[in-house]
Amino acid sequence: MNEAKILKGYEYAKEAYAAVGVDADAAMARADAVPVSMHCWQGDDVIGFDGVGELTGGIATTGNYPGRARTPEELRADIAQALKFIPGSVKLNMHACYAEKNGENVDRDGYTIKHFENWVAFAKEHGLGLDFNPTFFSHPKMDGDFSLASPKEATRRFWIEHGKRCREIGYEMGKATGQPCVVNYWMPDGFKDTCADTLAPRIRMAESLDEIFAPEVDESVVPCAIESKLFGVGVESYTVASHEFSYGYAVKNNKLYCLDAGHFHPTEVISAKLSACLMNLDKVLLHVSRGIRWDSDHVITLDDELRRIMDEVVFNGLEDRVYIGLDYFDASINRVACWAIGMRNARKALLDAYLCPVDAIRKAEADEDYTLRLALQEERRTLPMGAVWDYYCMTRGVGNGSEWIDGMKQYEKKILALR
Ligand code: RNT
Ligand code: ZN
Repeated sequence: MNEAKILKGYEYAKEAYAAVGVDADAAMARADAVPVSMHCWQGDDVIGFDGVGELTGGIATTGNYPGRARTPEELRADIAQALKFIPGSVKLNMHACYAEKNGENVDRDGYTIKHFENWVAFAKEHGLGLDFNPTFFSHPKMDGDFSLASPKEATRRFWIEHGKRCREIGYEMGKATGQPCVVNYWMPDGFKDTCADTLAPRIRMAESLDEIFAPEVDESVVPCAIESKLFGVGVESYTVASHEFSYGYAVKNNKLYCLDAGHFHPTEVISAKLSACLMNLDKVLLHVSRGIRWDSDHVITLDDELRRIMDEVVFNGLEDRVYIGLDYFDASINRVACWAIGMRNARKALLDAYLCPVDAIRKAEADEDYTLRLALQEERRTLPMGAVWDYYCMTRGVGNGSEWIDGMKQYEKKILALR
């Protein structure tokens, strides 16, 4: 669509929003300001550069679309390509397995910021904040699916040291970028089948985490989160860091709790949990994902749950208490497009939340006029958000509809297809 048509559409949309008491220009500025963290692991099927070369820990990618990034250089080029089509404030979410060892004989218990200096330089070059994750999977020192809760002292020691190194690295990343670096602890530890002792592994897990978090560090620079999970592939019966475990640990120890959209029973949604968790916690981390029947990590679409998540953040004014990160991996379609589609959708949902005439809806609620509340909620669905989105993308230079899709197709032809 050409510029004149987009401007015309925006003129109409701006008036339509003004008529319901919403300032569309202000909504775009507010949507811009919310950082959304893009997960580096979408680009190479969560393989990384330092492990056993295959994915373990009960998570799985499916598909073998051509063009997977095989080196740090390829991964950075792909991320840079995706960024061309992504508006707003962006962070890059790294995993420890993306370390660049350059032939050095160092393992995950010995990593330092040095092994991520290319990533820090890349982040600075593109104006990105950084987040970080220890990698408790895809590594020979895993005890099956166990890491921090392993009954083997040597295994636990190794992974505790890894956990400590990652907090140190996160601190350096936070300082280098001038933005908090959220370090998220997700451990796959658990059993495939019914276990006889559910308590001892949890005690070991808590003790390991206590050790990791014992050193004094400025947590405003490096906030740390514990991510819960219901089950994994091959870890179906028992997960040590379950919801109750992780949430409780975070509350008790002043950590963040990470809510992943795919880590609950299929009828549970994290949008419904957010404000409740924040009754007991300062901050939470979101892993925005999309599970289809299970924790399948599909690319996020602009579906009801994504909208509800962003509505919850925005309507409740929780922007400073919720870190938003994406977490999905699809190997069956163009991986670079997956980033652009998901990141654009996250931003779209934020914009739509800021464009919502929430004051009027809340007034109806306060007046106990639930008919009006429902009527306004449904009217909101068809307000001309698409016209604002097109204008927003145009003014941010990230291409609308066909433009970004054409750009992506060209990259696929010129770069991805040759790998
Ligand atoms: C796994 C968790 C975890 C991972 C990443 C790669 O189920 O969601 O967050 O996806 O750490
Ligand atoms: Zn996750």
